[in-house]
Amino acid sequence: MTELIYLTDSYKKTHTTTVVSCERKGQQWELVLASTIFYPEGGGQPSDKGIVTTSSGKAHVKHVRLAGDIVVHECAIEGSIVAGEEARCDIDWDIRYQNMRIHTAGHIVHEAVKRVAPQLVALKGEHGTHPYIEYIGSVPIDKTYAIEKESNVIVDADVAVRTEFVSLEQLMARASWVPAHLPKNKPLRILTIGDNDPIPDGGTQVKTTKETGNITITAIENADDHVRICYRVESARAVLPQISEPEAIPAPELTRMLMEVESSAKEIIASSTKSADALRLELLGNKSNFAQITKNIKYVPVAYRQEIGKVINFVKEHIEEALSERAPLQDNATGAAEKFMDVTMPGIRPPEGHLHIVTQAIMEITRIFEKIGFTRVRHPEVDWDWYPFESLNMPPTHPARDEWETFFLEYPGKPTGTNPRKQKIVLTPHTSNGQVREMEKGRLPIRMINIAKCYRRQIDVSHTPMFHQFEGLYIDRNVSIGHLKGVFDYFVKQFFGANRTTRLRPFHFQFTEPSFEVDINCGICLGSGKLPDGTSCKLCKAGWLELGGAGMVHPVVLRNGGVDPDVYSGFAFGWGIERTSMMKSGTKLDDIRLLYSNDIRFLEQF
Ligand code: FA5
Repeated sequence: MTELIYLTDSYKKTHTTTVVSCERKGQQWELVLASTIFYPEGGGQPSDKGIVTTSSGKAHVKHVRLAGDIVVHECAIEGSIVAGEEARCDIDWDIRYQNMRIHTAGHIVHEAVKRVAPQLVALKGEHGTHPYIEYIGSVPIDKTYAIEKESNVIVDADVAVRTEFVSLEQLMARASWVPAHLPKNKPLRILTIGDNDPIPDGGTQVKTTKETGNITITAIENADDHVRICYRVESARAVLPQISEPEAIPAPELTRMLMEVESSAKEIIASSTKSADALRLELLGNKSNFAQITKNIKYVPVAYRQEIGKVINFVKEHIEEALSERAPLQDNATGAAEKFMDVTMPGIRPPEGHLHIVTQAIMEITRIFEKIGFTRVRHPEVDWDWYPFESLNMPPTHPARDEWETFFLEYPGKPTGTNPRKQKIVLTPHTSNGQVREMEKGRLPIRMINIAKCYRRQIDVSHTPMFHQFEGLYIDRNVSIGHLKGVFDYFVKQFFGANRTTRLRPFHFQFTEPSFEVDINCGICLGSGKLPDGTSCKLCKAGWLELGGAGMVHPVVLRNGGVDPDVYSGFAFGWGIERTSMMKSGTKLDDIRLLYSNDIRFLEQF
């Protein structure tokens, strides 16, 4: 049985003990010590890493696990380590301390959750790179801030984090929650934060709550009656997974392998009917045995690498020599010698296409918004009509719905029974269906750019039945019309040019309040409506061109997406890709339908 020092002293960074055993298991070594400060992975906390040194060798501990009541240190070994030796343990303190802070923060978040959502039943915690606490039940995402606030009240109070060994009876009597499986292979311990109820815990913890640093609730993820409260601690350094290095390869072993490659290559060259070029590729190309073996030079001890380099060159030269000495192949039918291709001859250039003007615009718009932290997302183009309509504050009988002349799809029966949100299926008439869908992901703040095909029963010079929209949605605390205007001005300067700007005209949409039509100043007369010669600008209506609709997200829509409108606000906009890109190219296209006419003479101009 290994003595678990970390259970009584989580701040101990070095420790001296005795080696119990050290055995090779496949690619790695397994080291067992009489006592250890290394934390074995468990209870949601990742294992420690570090070094164990003896007089004859050094173990690089990469992972630690509990096997029964024995702690196994999985490691790579330099030199040798044998049973009975004295061993000095040094844990990687940066990793350990971060794990301690994250683990204690998990307990703090749990205390906060108990206050904000007492109905939840705790299941488990994960305290690694993506920490969370999981419960049975659900929590509206608008509770994010309340949980975060309560957590940081506990952090700021700087209360003691105490641990105590207990018997099973004491644990059952005192703990506020007991996990489904209590560990059978280590002493039972409870942890108490301030005057909160004790909780079973076998991890390493910091001494007071302030040590965890400020806690942020990064997401509330509801799914199938389970909810994960995800969190992070201030300036926690991500623990990157370590790529385990293969064992060192002795130089003579690699030399032997190379010599074998050379002799088998010579045999193949002598007996094969393939061309010299094909054989060169097979024997020396990237996928050849020779190439694979030479890659291992980095695992040869440094002192031997130069020697091995010489062997590699020597083998390669011999294979090349054998290839060049080989007699040219005879064509079986004609008896003619092998033909060579002149690779210096200029080739025939195939006709080159380019991306469709709409695809080009989609890529450019995505890039522009990504620069300011928006993420391109995708939501269904065939959707329940609840998302493009009811969720957006447009009840079935509302006259505003007529504006979205929608294609409904027929399907046999009612696949989802009586769920009022899943009754009719539509080809989405606008990308605004993505608004509530994005909120339902339960991650705030939201900065999405949803680009998709839209469908309406419209076809004329300025309408196609299928077109594209790009929908922006920004939701956070304190988002104002100022942010909306700032983002629009940024976009038009990036997309249309530095001298362009926007103006907002009052408008009405059911799903935004206030709502606007957004205009951009004309690229020809720059908003004056007049040309330098005094005549009226022919492109625009009095200096401005219409870009599309926008507004501050309506509280009803926020609520439909599970976002609390008293805490969060946001803006949204949805503009047509075809019309926006036609405005940019200055094509003065008099018929939007040409874009989808498949006429190469038209399309190759852009
Ligand atoms: C909407 O679709 C709203 N969802 C926009 C919105 C989003 C407002 C978020 C507020 C907040 P509208 O029906 O005006 O709004 O369409 C927006 C743009 O889509 C139009 O300006 C136009 O550029 C483009 N568009 C609409 N119908 C067609 C069509 N049939 N063919 C080509 N482009 C179209």
